[in-house]
Amino acid sequence: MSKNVADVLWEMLANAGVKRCYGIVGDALNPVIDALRRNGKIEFIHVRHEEYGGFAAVAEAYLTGNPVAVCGTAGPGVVHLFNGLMDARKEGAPVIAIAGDVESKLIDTAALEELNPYTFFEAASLYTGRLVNPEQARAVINTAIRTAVTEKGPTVISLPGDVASAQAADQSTEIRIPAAPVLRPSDADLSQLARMIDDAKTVAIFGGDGCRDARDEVIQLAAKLKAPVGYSFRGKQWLEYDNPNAVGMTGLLGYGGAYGAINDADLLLLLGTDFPFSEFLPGKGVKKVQIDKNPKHIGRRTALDLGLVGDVKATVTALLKSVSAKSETRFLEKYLAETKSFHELLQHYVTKGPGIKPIRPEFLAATLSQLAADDAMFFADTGTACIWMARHINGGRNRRLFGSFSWASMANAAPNAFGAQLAYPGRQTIALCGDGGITMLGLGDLLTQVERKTPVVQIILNNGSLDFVNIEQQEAGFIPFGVEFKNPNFARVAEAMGAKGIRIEEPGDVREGLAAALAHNSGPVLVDAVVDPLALSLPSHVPLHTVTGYTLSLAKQVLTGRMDTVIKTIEHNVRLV
Ligand SMILES: Cc1ncc(C[n+]2csc(CCOP(=O)(O)OP(=O)(O)O)c2C)c(N)n1
Ligand SMILES: [Mg+2]
Repeated sequence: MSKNVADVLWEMLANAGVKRCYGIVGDALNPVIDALRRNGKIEFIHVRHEEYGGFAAVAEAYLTGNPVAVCGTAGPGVVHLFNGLMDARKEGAPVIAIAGDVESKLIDTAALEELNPYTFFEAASLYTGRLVNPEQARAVINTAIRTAVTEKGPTVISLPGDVASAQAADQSTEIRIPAAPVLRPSDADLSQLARMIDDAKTVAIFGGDGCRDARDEVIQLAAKLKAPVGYSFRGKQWLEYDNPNAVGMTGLLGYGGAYGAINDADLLLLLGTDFPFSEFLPGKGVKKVQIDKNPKHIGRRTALDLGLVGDVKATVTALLKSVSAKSETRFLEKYLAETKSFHELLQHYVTKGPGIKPIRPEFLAATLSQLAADDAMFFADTGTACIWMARHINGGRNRRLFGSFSWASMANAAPNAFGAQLAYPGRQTIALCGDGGITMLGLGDLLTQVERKTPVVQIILNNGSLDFVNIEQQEAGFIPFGVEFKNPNFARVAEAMGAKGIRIEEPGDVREGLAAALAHNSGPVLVDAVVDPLALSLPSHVPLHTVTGYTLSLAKQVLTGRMDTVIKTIEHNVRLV
Protein backbone atom coordinates (compact mmCIF):
# COMPACT_ATOMS: atom_id res chain seq x y z
CA MET A 1 0.00 0.00 0.00
CA SER A 2 1.35 3.40 -0.82
CA LYS A 3 2.29 5.70 2.04
CA ASN A 4 2.16 9.42 2.26
CA VAL A 5 4.76 11.62 3.94
CA ALA A 6 2.75 11.78 7.17
CA ASP A 7 2.64 7.95 7.31
CA VAL A 8 6.43 7.89 7.01
CA LEU A 9 6.69 10.51 9.75
CA TRP A 10 4.71 8.52 12.34
CA GLU A 11 6.32 5.21 11.38
CA MET A 12 9.76 6.67 11.94
CA LEU A 13 8.76 8.41 15.18
CA ALA A 14 7.18 5.20 16.50
CA ASN A 15 10.27 3.21 15.52
CA ALA A 16 12.40 5.71 17.44
CA GLY A 17 10.36 5.11 20.61
CA VAL A 18 7.88 8.01 20.53
CA LYS A 19 4.77 6.96 22.45
CA ARG A 20 2.79 10.19 22.58
CA CYS A 21 2.18 13.38 20.65
CA TYR A 22 0.72 16.34 22.54
CA GLY A 23 -0.96 19.15 20.66
CA ILE A 24 -3.87 20.71 18.84
CA VAL A 25 -4.96 19.85 15.32
CA GLY A 26 -6.06 22.10 12.46
CA ASP A 27 -5.48 22.95 8.81
CA ALA A 28 -1.97 21.82 7.82
CA LEU A 29 -2.00 19.15 10.51
CA ASN A 30 -5.25 17.49 9.45
CA PRO A 31 -3.58 14.99 7.10
CA VAL A 32 -0.81 14.52 9.69
CA ILE A 33 -3.28 13.63 12.43
CA ASP A 34 -5.21 11.40 10.06
CA ALA A 35 -2.03 9.42 9.49
CA LEU A 36 -1.40 9.23 13.25
CA ARG A 37 -4.91 7.80 13.69
CA ARG A 38 -4.28 5.19 11.00
CA ASN A 39 -0.85 4.33 12.37
CA GLY A 40 -2.27 3.54 15.82
CA LYS A 41 1.07 3.22 17.62
CA ILE A 42 1.35 6.76 18.96
CA GLU A 43 -1.24 8.19 21.30
CA PHE A 44 -2.53 11.66 20.48
CA ILE A 45 -2.96 13.78 23.59
CA HIS A 46 -5.38 16.49 22.69
CA VAL A 47 -4.59 19.43 24.97
CA ARG A 48 -6.36 22.79 25.22
CA HIS A 49 -3.19 24.83 24.87
CA GLU A 50 -0.12 23.81 22.87
CA GLU A 51 2.22 25.20 25.54
CA TYR A 52 0.69 22.84 28.07
CA GLY A 53 1.47 19.97 25.72
CA GLY A 54 5.01 21.30 25.45
CA PHE A 55 5.66 21.19 29.20
CA ALA A 56 4.00 17.77 29.47
CA ALA A 57 6.28 16.48 26.71
CA VAL A 58 9.37 17.95 28.39
CA ALA A 59 8.67 16.07 31.62
CA GLU A 60 7.88 12.83 29.81
CA ALA A 61 11.01 13.08 27.66
CA TYR A 62 13.29 14.08 30.54
CA LEU A 63 12.03 11.38 32.89
CA THR A 64 11.88 8.50 30.40
CA GLY A 65 14.77 9.52 28.15
CA ASN A 66 12.56 8.67 25.15
CA PRO A 67 11.73 11.18 22.46
CA VAL A 68 8.25 12.72 22.66
CA ALA A 69 6.34 14.57 19.93
CA VAL A 70 4.32 17.76 20.13
CA CYS A 71 2.33 19.42 17.40
CA GLY A 72 0.76 22.76 16.65
CA THR A 73 -0.49 24.21 13.48
CA ALA A 74 0.52 27.07 11.27
CA GLY A 75 1.51 30.39 12.78
CA PRO A 76 -0.39 30.86 16.03
CA GLY A 77 -0.50 27.21 17.07
CA VAL A 78 3.18 26.87 16.34
CA VAL A 79 3.95 30.02 18.34
CA HIS A 80 2.20 28.44 21.34
CA LEU A 81 4.72 25.58 21.21
CA PHE A 82 7.69 27.87 21.55
CA ASN A 83 7.99 28.28 25.33
CA GLY A 84 7.80 24.53 25.85
CA LEU A 85 10.53 24.01 23.26
CA MET A 86 12.77 26.55 24.98
CA ASP A 87 12.18 24.62 28.16
CA ALA A 88 13.11 21.36 26.38
CA ARG A 89 16.29 23.03 25.16
CA LYS A 90 17.31 24.20 28.62
CA GLU A 91 16.22 21.10 30.54
CA GLY A 92 17.81 18.77 27.98
CA ALA A 93 14.67 16.92 26.88
CA PRO A 94 14.32 15.22 23.48
CA VAL A 95 11.11 16.78 22.13
CA ILE A 96 10.26 16.71 18.43
CA ALA A 97 7.82 19.37 17.25
CA ILE A 98 5.66 18.82 14.21
CA ALA A 99 4.88 22.35 13.12
CA GLY A 100 2.07 22.72 10.63
CA ASP A 101 3.21 24.99 7.79
CA VAL A 102 1.30 26.91 5.08
CA GLU A 103 0.81 25.08 1.77
CA SER A 104 4.07 24.81 -0.11
CA LYS A 105 2.79 26.95 -2.98
CA LEU A 106 2.24 29.82 -0.51
CA ILE A 107 5.63 29.79 1.16
CA ASP A 108 7.23 33.25 1.27
CA THR A 109 4.08 35.05 0.13
CA ALA A 110 3.05 36.46 3.54
CA ALA A 111 0.10 34.06 3.49
CA LEU A 112 -2.41 33.82 6.33
CA GLU A 113 -0.71 32.24 9.37
CA GLU A 114 2.60 31.99 7.56
CA LEU A 115 5.65 31.87 9.81
CA ASN A 116 9.24 31.32 8.82
CA PRO A 117 10.20 28.28 10.91
CA TYR A 118 13.95 28.84 10.54
CA THR A 119 13.99 32.30 12.04
CA PHE A 120 11.18 31.66 14.50
CA PHE A 121 12.60 28.52 16.08
CA GLU A 122 16.22 29.55 15.93
CA ALA A 123 16.63 30.20 19.65
CA ALA A 124 14.97 26.96 20.73
CA SER A 125 15.55 24.28 18.14
CA LEU A 126 18.70 22.22 17.69
CA TYR A 127 17.60 21.37 14.16
CA THR A 128 14.77 22.74 12.04
CA GLY A 129 13.83 20.99 8.80
CA ARG A 130 11.21 22.34 6.40
CA LEU A 131 9.71 19.47 4.43
CA VAL A 132 8.71 20.96 1.08
CA ASN A 133 9.29 17.89 -1.08
CA PRO A 134 8.39 14.25 -0.27
CA GLU A 135 11.88 13.19 -1.35
CA GLN A 136 13.31 14.95 1.71
CA ALA A 137 11.14 13.05 4.16
CA ARG A 138 13.43 10.26 5.38
CA ALA A 139 16.50 12.46 5.69
CA VAL A 140 14.72 15.34 7.48
CA ILE A 141 12.76 13.12 9.87
CA ASN A 142 15.87 11.03 10.60
CA THR A 143 17.91 14.13 11.40
CA ALA A 144 15.18 15.60 13.62
CA ILE A 145 14.91 12.38 15.61
CA ARG A 146 18.63 11.69 15.96
CA THR A 147 19.50 15.25 16.87
CA ALA A 148 16.79 15.37 19.55
CA VAL A 149 17.87 12.08 21.09
CA THR A 150 21.65 12.39 20.93
CA GLU A 151 21.91 16.08 21.70
CA LYS A 152 19.00 15.91 24.16
CA GLY A 153 16.90 18.83 23.10
CA PRO A 154 14.11 20.00 20.82
CA THR A 155 13.99 19.75 17.05
CA VAL A 156 11.33 20.91 14.60
CA ILE A 157 9.84 19.43 11.44
CA SER A 158 7.91 22.11 9.62
CA LEU A 159 5.34 20.40 7.43
CA PRO A 160 2.89 21.93 4.92
CA GLY A 161 -0.38 19.98 4.67
CA ASP A 162 0.02 19.35 0.93
CA VAL A 163 3.44 17.77 1.46
CA ALA A 164 2.13 15.70 4.40
CA SER A 165 -0.49 14.11 2.16
CA ALA A 166 1.78 13.71 -0.88
CA GLN A 167 2.90 10.21 -1.78
CA ALA A 168 6.20 9.29 -0.16
CA ALA A 169 9.17 7.64 -1.82
CA ASP A 170 9.35 3.92 -1.08
CA GLN A 171 12.10 3.97 1.56
CA SER A 172 12.89 2.24 4.82
CA THR A 173 11.39 3.82 7.95
CA GLU A 174 13.66 1.82 10.27
CA ILE A 175 15.49 3.94 12.82
CA ARG A 176 17.48 2.42 15.65
CA ILE A 177 18.68 4.64 18.44
CA PRO A 178 22.01 3.49 19.87
CA ALA A 179 22.71 3.62 23.59
CA ALA A 180 24.60 6.77 24.59
CA PRO A 181 28.32 6.49 23.80
CA VAL A 182 30.83 6.65 26.63
CA LEU A 183 32.99 9.77 26.77
CA ARG A 184 35.94 10.30 29.07
CA PRO A 185 38.97 12.60 29.18
CA SER A 186 42.41 11.52 27.98
CA ASP A 187 44.71 9.59 30.32
CA ALA A 188 47.10 12.55 30.48
CA ASP A 189 44.33 14.92 31.65
CA LEU A 190 43.10 12.37 34.14
CA SER A 191 46.54 12.00 35.70
CA GLN A 192 46.86 15.77 35.96
CA LEU A 193 43.52 15.86 37.75
CA ALA A 194 44.56 13.04 40.09
CA ARG A 195 47.73 15.00 40.94
CA MET A 196 45.73 18.16 41.67
CA ILE A 197 43.43 16.20 43.95
CA ASP A 198 46.34 14.55 45.74
CA ASP A 199 48.02 17.94 46.23
CA ALA A 200 44.92 19.57 47.70
CA LYS A 201 44.42 19.44 51.43
CA THR A 202 40.68 19.87 51.17
CA VAL A 203 38.37 19.05 48.26
CA ALA A 204 34.70 19.97 47.79
CA ILE A 205 32.36 18.62 45.14
CA PHE A 206 29.50 20.46 43.48
CA GLY A 207 27.31 18.35 41.20
CA GLY A 208 24.46 18.92 38.76
CA ASP A 209 22.17 16.95 36.51
CA GLY A 210 25.20 15.39 34.82
CA CYS A 211 25.48 13.21 37.94
CA ARG A 212 22.18 11.54 37.01
CA ASP A 213 23.85 8.23 36.18
CA ALA A 214 26.89 8.73 38.39
CA ARG A 215 25.45 9.00 41.88
CA ASP A 216 27.23 5.98 43.33
CA GLU A 217 30.58 6.94 41.80
CA VAL A 218 30.39 10.55 43.03
CA ILE A 219 29.47 9.41 46.55
CA GLN A 220 32.38 6.94 46.51
CA LEU A 221 34.77 9.66 45.39
CA ALA A 222 33.48 12.00 48.10
CA ALA A 223 33.95 9.30 50.73
CA LYS A 224 37.50 8.65 49.55
CA LEU A 225 38.42 12.36 49.55
CA LYS A 226 36.41 13.30 52.67
CA ALA A 227 34.79 15.89 50.44
CA PRO A 228 31.53 17.66 51.22
CA VAL A 229 29.05 17.40 48.33
CA GLY A 230 26.91 20.37 47.37
CA TYR A 231 24.55 20.42 44.41
CA SER A 232 22.43 22.52 42.12
CA PHE A 233 18.64 22.11 42.13
CA ARG A 234 19.02 19.71 39.21
CA GLY A 235 21.69 17.74 41.04
CA LYS A 236 19.83 17.53 44.36
CA GLN A 237 17.73 14.52 43.43
CA TRP A 238 20.79 12.49 42.48
CA LEU A 239 23.21 13.55 45.20
CA GLU A 240 21.31 14.34 48.38
CA TYR A 241 19.49 11.26 49.67
CA ASP A 242 21.46 8.67 51.63
CA ASN A 243 24.67 10.62 51.04
CA PRO A 244 26.59 11.10 54.30
CA ASN A 245 28.63 13.93 52.71
CA ALA A 246 25.65 15.98 51.42
CA VAL A 247 25.81 19.64 52.41
CA GLY A 248 22.83 21.13 50.57
CA MET A 249 22.42 23.65 47.80
CA THR A 250 23.89 27.05 47.14
CA GLY A 251 22.39 29.93 45.17
CA LEU A 252 19.23 31.87 45.95
CA LEU A 253 17.42 28.68 46.96
CA GLY A 254 20.44 27.59 48.97
CA TYR A 255 20.56 25.89 52.34
CA GLY A 256 23.13 24.04 54.39
CA GLY A 257 26.90 24.27 54.25
CA ALA A 258 27.26 24.12 50.46
CA TYR A 259 28.19 27.76 49.97
CA GLY A 260 30.83 27.66 52.72
CA ALA A 261 32.27 24.31 51.63
CA ILE A 262 32.79 25.19 48.00
CA ASN A 263 34.22 28.62 48.80
CA ASP A 264 36.56 27.37 51.48
CA ALA A 265 38.04 24.26 49.83
CA ASP A 266 41.52 24.11 48.31
CA LEU A 267 40.05 22.44 45.27
CA LEU A 268 36.51 22.42 43.94
CA LEU A 269 35.30 19.71 41.55
CA LEU A 270 32.36 20.88 39.44
CA LEU A 271 30.72 17.72 38.13
CA GLY A 272 28.11 17.75 35.37
CA THR A 273 26.81 21.18 36.27
CA ASP A 274 26.14 24.38 34.39
CA PHE A 275 25.04 26.18 37.57
CA PRO A 276 24.36 29.69 36.29
CA PHE A 277 24.83 31.83 39.40
CA SER A 278 28.52 32.66 39.16
CA GLU A 279 28.38 34.95 42.19
CA PHE A 280 27.84 31.92 44.39
CA LEU A 281 30.92 30.15 42.99
CA PRO A 282 34.38 30.81 44.45
CA GLY A 283 36.90 33.25 43.02
CA LYS A 284 40.66 32.98 42.66
CA GLY A 285 41.34 31.58 46.12
CA VAL A 286 40.00 28.15 45.22
CA LYS A 287 41.37 25.91 42.45
CA LYS A 288 38.54 24.79 40.20
CA VAL A 289 38.15 21.77 37.94
CA GLN A 290 35.08 21.14 35.82
CA ILE A 291 34.01 17.89 34.18
CA ASP A 292 31.10 17.87 31.76
CA LYS A 293 30.18 15.93 28.66
CA ASN A 294 29.04 19.15 27.03
CA PRO A 295 32.14 21.18 26.09
CA LYS A 296 30.05 24.37 26.00
CA HIS A 297 29.53 24.14 29.75
CA ILE A 298 33.22 24.08 30.52
CA GLY A 299 34.49 27.33 32.02
CA ARG A 300 31.55 29.50 31.10
CA ARG A 301 30.38 30.24 34.65
CA THR A 302 33.75 30.62 36.31
CA ALA A 303 37.43 30.60 35.38
CA LEU A 304 38.97 27.14 35.71
CA ASP A 305 42.32 25.61 36.52
CA LEU A 306 41.35 22.53 34.52
CA GLY A 307 38.34 21.70 32.34
CA LEU A 308 37.73 18.18 31.09
CA VAL A 309 35.18 16.85 28.63
CA GLY A 310 33.66 13.55 29.73
CA ASP A 311 30.69 11.78 31.30
CA VAL A 312 30.78 12.16 35.05
CA LYS A 313 30.35 8.40 35.53
CA ALA A 314 33.14 7.31 33.20
CA THR A 315 35.49 10.05 34.40
CA VAL A 316 34.95 9.51 38.11
CA THR A 317 35.22 5.73 37.70
CA ALA A 318 38.64 6.21 36.11
CA LEU A 319 39.63 8.77 38.71
CA LEU A 320 38.69 6.56 41.65
CA LYS A 321 41.50 4.19 40.69
CA SER A 322 44.18 6.87 40.57
CA VAL A 323 43.55 9.22 43.50
CA SER A 324 44.84 8.55 47.01
CA ALA A 325 42.39 8.44 49.89
CA LYS A 326 42.43 11.37 52.33
CA SER A 327 42.12 10.86 56.05
CA GLU A 328 41.62 14.38 57.44
CA THR A 329 37.92 14.83 58.21
CA ARG A 330 37.78 18.25 59.93
CA PHE A 331 36.84 20.17 56.78
CA LEU A 332 34.01 17.77 55.99
CA GLU A 333 32.79 17.76 59.58
CA LYS A 334 32.69 21.55 59.73
CA TYR A 335 30.32 21.78 56.76
CA LEU A 336 28.24 18.81 57.80
CA ALA A 337 27.71 20.55 61.14
CA GLU A 338 26.74 23.76 59.35
CA THR A 339 24.28 21.79 57.23
CA LYS A 340 22.78 20.19 60.30
CA SER A 341 22.25 23.49 62.05
CA PHE A 342 20.70 25.04 58.93
CA HIS A 343 18.32 22.07 58.70
CA GLU A 344 17.35 22.72 62.31
CA LEU A 345 16.68 26.36 61.44
CA LEU A 346 14.59 25.25 58.48
CA GLN A 347 12.48 23.16 60.83
CA HIS A 348 11.35 26.30 62.66
CA TYR A 349 8.20 26.87 60.62
CA VAL A 350 7.67 23.15 60.12
CA THR A 351 7.42 22.31 63.80
CA LYS A 352 5.55 25.52 64.62
CA GLY A 353 3.44 25.06 61.48
CA PRO A 354 0.38 23.42 63.02
CA GLY A 355 -0.18 26.54 65.13
CA ILE A 356 0.47 29.29 62.55
CA LYS A 357 -2.21 30.85 60.37
CA PRO A 358 -2.01 31.68 57.50
CA ILE A 359 -0.44 28.33 56.68
CA ARG A 360 3.34 28.42 56.36
CA PRO A 361 4.43 26.97 53.01
CA GLU A 362 7.39 25.29 54.75
CA PHE A 363 4.95 23.30 56.89
CA LEU A 364 2.81 22.45 53.87
CA ALA A 365 5.77 21.21 51.81
CA ALA A 366 7.36 19.25 54.65
CA THR A 367 4.04 17.54 55.44
CA LEU A 368 3.62 16.71 51.78
CA SER A 369 7.08 15.18 51.69
CA GLN A 370 6.24 12.99 54.69
CA LEU A 371 2.95 11.80 53.25
CA ALA A 372 3.98 11.18 49.64
CA ALA A 373 4.98 7.76 48.32
CA ASP A 374 8.61 6.66 48.12
CA ASP A 375 8.41 6.76 44.33
CA ALA A 376 6.44 10.00 44.06
CA MET A 377 7.37 12.51 41.36
CA PHE A 378 7.28 16.16 42.39
CA PHE A 379 7.10 19.14 40.05
CA ALA A 380 7.54 22.74 41.14
CA ASP A 381 6.29 25.84 39.40
CA THR A 382 8.83 28.57 38.92
CA GLY A 383 8.11 30.83 41.88
CA THR A 384 8.25 30.23 45.60
CA ALA A 385 7.25 26.57 44.99
CA CYS A 386 10.87 26.02 43.96
CA ILE A 387 12.15 27.32 47.28
CA TRP A 388 9.85 25.09 49.30
CA MET A 389 10.58 22.08 47.12
CA ALA A 390 14.35 22.62 47.31
CA ARG A 391 14.28 22.91 51.07
CA HIS A 392 11.45 20.70 52.26
CA ILE A 393 10.74 17.93 49.78
CA ASN A 394 13.08 15.04 50.44
CA GLY A 395 14.36 13.05 47.51
CA GLY A 396 14.95 9.32 47.46
CA ARG A 397 16.22 6.59 45.17
CA ASN A 398 12.89 6.42 43.36
CA ARG A 399 11.60 9.91 43.90
CA ARG A 400 11.94 12.52 41.19
CA LEU A 401 12.07 16.31 41.50
CA PHE A 402 11.62 18.31 38.35
CA GLY A 403 10.72 21.77 37.18
CA SER A 404 11.67 24.47 34.74
CA PHE A 405 14.96 24.69 36.60
CA SER A 406 17.13 26.08 33.83
CA TRP A 407 14.58 27.95 31.68
CA ALA A 408 12.57 29.14 34.70
CA SER A 409 9.23 29.57 33.00
CA MET A 410 6.13 29.96 35.11
CA ALA A 411 3.29 27.45 34.92
CA ASN A 412 5.32 24.34 34.17
CA ALA A 413 4.40 22.13 37.12
CA ALA A 414 0.83 21.06 36.30
CA PRO A 415 1.64 20.10 32.69
CA ASN A 416 4.93 18.49 33.77
CA ALA A 417 3.00 16.33 36.22
CA PHE A 418 0.39 15.50 33.59
CA GLY A 419 3.07 14.28 31.15
CA ALA A 420 4.74 12.29 33.92
CA GLN A 421 1.46 10.66 34.90
CA LEU A 422 0.84 9.56 31.31
CA ALA A 423 4.35 8.08 31.14
CA TYR A 424 4.10 6.39 34.55
CA PRO A 425 0.41 5.65 35.10
CA GLY A 426 -0.60 5.21 38.71
CA ARG A 427 2.60 6.66 40.18
CA GLN A 428 2.02 9.67 42.41
CA THR A 429 2.59 12.83 40.42
CA ILE A 430 2.41 15.98 42.47
CA ALA A 431 2.56 19.53 41.15
CA LEU A 432 3.38 22.32 43.56
CA CYS A 433 1.77 25.21 41.71
CA GLY A 434 1.79 28.95 42.10
CA ASP A 435 -1.59 30.66 41.99
CA GLY A 436 -0.08 32.78 39.22
CA GLY A 437 1.13 29.65 37.46
CA ILE A 438 -2.08 27.65 37.64
CA THR A 439 -4.17 30.58 36.38
CA MET A 440 -1.66 31.24 33.61
CA LEU A 441 -1.77 27.79 32.01
CA GLY A 442 -3.12 25.09 34.31
CA LEU A 443 -6.86 25.62 34.43
CA GLY A 444 -7.87 25.08 30.79
CA ASP A 445 -6.11 21.77 30.65
CA LEU A 446 -7.49 20.67 33.99
CA LEU A 447 -10.35 19.72 31.67
CA THR A 448 -7.97 17.46 29.75
CA GLN A 449 -7.01 15.75 32.98
CA VAL A 450 -10.68 15.43 33.94
CA GLU A 451 -11.58 13.87 30.59
CA ARG A 452 -8.73 11.40 30.82
CA LYS A 453 -9.27 10.80 34.56
CA THR A 454 -5.55 11.44 35.08
CA PRO A 455 -4.72 11.32 38.79
CA VAL A 456 -2.52 14.40 39.03
CA VAL A 457 -2.33 16.13 42.41
CA GLN A 458 -2.06 19.88 42.00
CA ILE A 459 -1.36 21.84 45.16
CA ILE A 460 -1.84 25.56 44.71
CA LEU A 461 0.16 27.87 46.94
CA ASN A 462 -2.62 30.41 47.14
CA ASN A 463 -0.77 33.53 48.26
CA GLY A 464 -2.67 36.06 46.14
CA SER A 465 0.51 37.27 44.52
CA LEU A 466 3.44 36.71 42.25
CA ASP A 467 5.30 36.17 45.46
CA PHE A 468 8.68 35.26 44.05
CA VAL A 469 8.78 38.55 42.18
CA ASN A 470 7.60 40.31 45.30
CA ILE A 471 10.70 38.91 47.05
CA GLU A 472 12.91 39.81 44.09
CA GLN A 473 11.63 43.38 44.07
CA GLN A 474 12.24 43.75 47.79
CA GLU A 475 15.70 42.26 47.57
CA ALA A 476 16.59 44.65 44.79
CA GLY A 477 15.38 47.61 46.81
CA PHE A 478 12.13 48.26 44.91
CA ILE A 479 8.74 48.79 46.39
CA PRO A 480 6.66 45.73 45.45
CA PHE A 481 4.44 46.66 42.51
CA GLY A 482 2.31 44.71 40.04
CA VAL A 483 2.50 41.56 42.08
CA GLU A 484 -0.89 41.23 43.80
CA PHE A 485 -4.10 39.73 42.48
CA LYS A 486 -7.40 38.28 43.63
CA ASN A 487 -8.16 34.59 43.49
CA PRO A 488 -11.36 32.62 43.36
CA ASN A 489 -11.89 29.61 45.62
CA PHE A 490 -9.89 27.15 43.51
CA ALA A 491 -11.51 24.12 45.14
CA ARG A 492 -14.89 25.29 43.91
CA VAL A 493 -13.46 26.02 40.46
CA ALA A 494 -12.06 22.47 40.39
CA GLU A 495 -15.39 20.94 41.38
CA ALA A 496 -17.20 22.96 38.70
CA MET A 497 -14.75 21.58 36.15
CA GLY A 498 -15.28 17.98 37.25
CA ALA A 499 -12.09 17.59 39.30
CA LYS A 500 -11.81 17.01 43.01
CA GLY A 501 -11.32 20.24 44.94
CA ILE A 502 -9.94 20.56 48.45
CA ARG A 503 -9.63 23.93 50.18
CA ILE A 504 -7.24 24.19 53.12
CA GLU A 505 -7.30 27.36 55.19
CA GLU A 506 -6.53 26.02 58.66
CA PRO A 507 -3.06 24.73 59.53
CA GLY A 508 -4.75 21.94 61.47
CA ASP A 509 -6.30 20.68 58.22
CA VAL A 510 -3.06 20.48 56.23
CA ARG A 511 -2.21 16.85 56.94
CA GLU A 512 -5.71 15.54 56.41
CA GLY A 513 -6.27 17.61 53.27
CA LEU A 514 -3.01 16.53 51.65
CA ALA A 515 -3.60 12.89 52.60
CA ALA A 516 -7.05 13.02 50.99
CA ALA A 517 -5.55 14.53 47.83
CA LEU A 518 -2.85 11.87 47.60
CA ALA A 519 -5.40 9.11 48.15
CA HIS A 520 -7.65 10.32 45.33
CA ASN A 521 -6.68 8.26 42.33
CA SER A 522 -9.70 8.34 40.08
CA GLY A 523 -8.84 11.69 38.51
CA PRO A 524 -7.20 15.07 39.09
CA VAL A 525 -7.26 17.03 42.35
CA LEU A 526 -6.74 20.73 43.00
CA VAL A 527 -5.74 21.53 46.55
CA ASP A 528 -6.32 25.20 47.24
CA ALA A 529 -3.92 25.89 50.11
CA VAL A 530 -4.23 29.42 51.43
CA VAL A 531 -0.65 30.14 52.44
CA ASP A 532 1.19 33.01 54.03
CA PRO A 533 2.08 35.61 51.39
CA LEU A 534 4.69 37.05 53.74
CA ALA A 535 6.72 33.87 54.01
CA LEU A 536 9.79 35.55 52.62
CA SER A 537 12.73 33.29 52.11
CA LEU A 538 16.37 34.19 52.19
CA PRO A 539 19.23 31.98 51.06
CA SER A 540 21.64 30.41 53.52
CA HIS A 541 24.29 32.78 52.29
CA VAL A 542 23.07 36.31 51.54
CA PRO A 543 25.46 38.37 49.40
CA LEU A 544 26.02 41.80 50.90
CA HIS A 545 24.29 43.72 48.11
CA THR A 546 21.16 41.64 48.70
CA VAL A 547 21.00 42.52 52.37
CA THR A 548 21.42 46.19 51.60
CA GLY A 549 18.71 46.00 48.96
CA TYR A 550 16.35 44.22 51.28
CA THR A 551 16.80 46.76 54.04
CA LEU A 552 16.60 49.63 51.59
CA SER A 553 13.30 48.34 50.30
CA LEU A 554 11.87 48.17 53.79
CA ALA A 555 13.08 51.73 54.38
CA LYS A 556 11.46 52.88 51.14
CA GLN A 557 8.20 51.29 52.16
CA VAL A 558 8.26 53.04 55.51
CA LEU A 559 8.86 56.39 53.81
CA THR A 560 5.89 55.83 51.50
CA GLY A 561 3.57 54.95 54.33
CA ARG A 562 3.53 51.20 53.99
CA MET A 563 4.58 50.66 57.56
CA ASP A 564 2.00 47.96 58.16
CA THR A 565 3.47 45.64 55.57
CA VAL A 566 6.97 46.26 56.83
CA ILE A 567 6.12 45.44 60.40
CA LYS A 568 4.25 42.35 59.29
CA THR A 569 7.13 41.17 57.13
CA ILE A 570 9.66 41.66 59.90
CA GLU A 571 7.45 40.03 62.51
CA HIS A 572 6.89 37.07 60.26
CA ASN A 573 10.43 36.45 59.23
CA VAL A 574 12.82 37.81 61.73
CA ARG A 575 13.32 34.44 63.38
CA LEU A 576 14.37 32.83 60.12
CA VAL A 577 16.82 35.57 59.22
C1 LIG B 1 6.17 32.93 31.72
C2 LIG B 1 6.83 33.70 32.80
N1 LIG B 1 6.40 34.96 33.09
C3 LIG B 1 6.98 35.67 34.10
C4 LIG B 1 8.03 35.14 34.80
C5 LIG B 1 8.70 35.93 35.94
N2 LIG B 1 8.29 35.29 37.21
C6 LIG B 1 9.07 34.37 37.83
S1 LIG B 1 8.37 33.75 39.20
C7 LIG B 1 7.01 34.72 39.01
C8 LIG B 1 5.90 34.68 40.02
C9 LIG B 1 5.16 33.42 40.06
O1 LIG B 1 3.98 33.62 40.79
P1 LIG B 1 3.13 32.41 41.31
O2 LIG B 1 2.95 31.42 40.23
O3 LIG B 1 1.91 32.93 41.94
O4 LIG B 1 4.10 31.73 42.39
P2 LIG B 1 4.55 32.35 43.82
O5 LIG B 1 5.92 32.87 43.64
O6 LIG B 1 3.57 33.37 44.21
O7 LIG B 1 4.52 31.17 44.73
C10 LIG B 1 7.12 35.53 37.87
C11 LIG B 1 6.11 36.52 37.45
C12 LIG B 1 8.46 33.85 34.44
N3 LIG B 1 9.48 33.26 35.05
N4 LIG B 1 7.85 33.15 33.45
MG1 LIG C 1 1.53 33.25 43.96
